[in-house]
Amino acid sequence: MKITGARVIVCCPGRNFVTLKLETDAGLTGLGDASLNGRELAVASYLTEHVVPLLIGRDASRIEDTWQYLYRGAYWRRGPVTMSAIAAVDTALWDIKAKAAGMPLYQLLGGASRERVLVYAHANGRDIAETVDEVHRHAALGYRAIRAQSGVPGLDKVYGVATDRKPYEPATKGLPLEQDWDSSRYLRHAPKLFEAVRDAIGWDYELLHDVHHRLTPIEAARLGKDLEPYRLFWMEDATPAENQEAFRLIRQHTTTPLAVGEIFNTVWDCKDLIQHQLIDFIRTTVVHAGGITHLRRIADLAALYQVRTGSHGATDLSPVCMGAALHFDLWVPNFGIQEHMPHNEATDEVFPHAYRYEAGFMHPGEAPGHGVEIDEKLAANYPYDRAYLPVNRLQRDGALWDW
Ligand code: CS2
Ligand code: MG
Repeated sequence: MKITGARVIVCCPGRNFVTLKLETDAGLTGLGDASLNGRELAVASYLTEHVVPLLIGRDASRIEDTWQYLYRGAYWRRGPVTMSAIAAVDTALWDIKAKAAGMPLYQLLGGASRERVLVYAHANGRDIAETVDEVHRHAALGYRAIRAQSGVPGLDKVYGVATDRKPYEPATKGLPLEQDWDSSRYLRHAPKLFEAVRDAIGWDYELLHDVHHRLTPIEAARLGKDLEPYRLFWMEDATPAENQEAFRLIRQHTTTPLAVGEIFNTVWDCKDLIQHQLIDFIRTTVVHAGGITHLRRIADLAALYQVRTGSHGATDLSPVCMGAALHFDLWVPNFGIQEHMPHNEATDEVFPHAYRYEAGFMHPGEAPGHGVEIDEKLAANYPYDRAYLPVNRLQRDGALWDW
C-alpha cells in the first residue's frame, strides 16, 4: 500500500489546529494531529515544505522505517516543531494500518489492558470558594479525579483560571497577554485551596494541581511538603525541567507525587527523570512526542521504574490527538491517568470521533483506526486565526518569568 497524497489542513473552530491527512492507493486515509499552540504554522510549513514531498510513493505499512527516516534523516533532531511533524505522520500511518486491519488501534498495540480510561477534569475559580463550587460541579458530572486551580489574592491573572468563566484560557488574539506573578503570594495560598477542597469534597476523589513551571526547585520542594496533608494525586510541572537534576532536590523533600512532561518531545527529555526515579508520572503525549511509535518507547522506559503515564490533554491538542491518546491509554500497561478538557461544539463537529466520556472515564470506541475523522468542508469555514499564549512577569519588577 503506497502513500499517494499528503495534505496539511489548518483550521480554527475556536482554537488553531494543524492536521495531516494521508491518502493511499488502497483508498484508505489516515489523520495525524500536528498542533503546536501559538506556533502552529511552523509545523504546518515543516510538513508541507519538507515532509510531504518525502512521503509520496512510500510504503504506508512501514511505520517504524518512516519514523526513523524522518528523525535520523533530518539530521536536525528533536524539538517541538520536528517532533510534532513526525508525530502527525506516525499517527496517520497507525490510523491507516489499523483501518487496513479492520481493527481499533488499541488492538494493534496489544489489546486493552483495562476496560476504561480514567480521566481528570479541570476545576478553576477566581477564588477558593469559586474553585470549590467548580470541584462540586465536576464531581456531579461523574469525574473521580479533579485538578483544582484558583486565583491568588493580590495577583491579577493566574494560569489555569479562565477569564469570564470560560472553560479554557491560553492563547489570545493580538499580542500575548501579560500575566503577573509572585511566588510568595502563591505559596501562601495554594495549601489553603487544597485544605478547603478536601474539606468540601472528602477523600474519595483524586486531586491534582498544575504549578505550570513557576517555582524554583526549593520553592517547589516547600509546596510539595505543604500539600502533603491533602494527598494529591500529583503536583505538575513544579519547576522547569531543562535541567532534569532539579527534580532531585524536590524529591529529597517531599512525598507529594510529581508529574512533568507536557512540553517534552523525546525520550531524552525524560530519561534522567525516569531512570533516577525523580518523578511519578510522565505527561508526554502523542502529538508533541513523536507519535504512537515514540510515546511507546517512553512508556516502556518508564515502566521499568514504576513511573506511570498521565498524558497531556488540553483543548489545544486536537481531537485527533485525543483519539490516538485514548487508544494508547487503553493499552499501555503503566497507565496512570489522562487529562480531559472537553472541546467546544464546533471542534467536535469538525472532527467527528468514536471516543466517548462516561462517568469519569473515557473509551476510544471500536471504529477501525483511531476513530477520528475531519470534515474538511466544515473545517474550511474556520480559517486560521493567529493567537499567542500569555507571558508571565514578576509583579515586583516586571522581569519575564516562566509560564
Ligand atoms: C496545561 C496546558 O493542560 C495543562 O496541564 O499546562 O493548559 C498548557 O498550558 C497548554 O496546553 C499550552 O498550550
Ligand atoms: Mg500543565
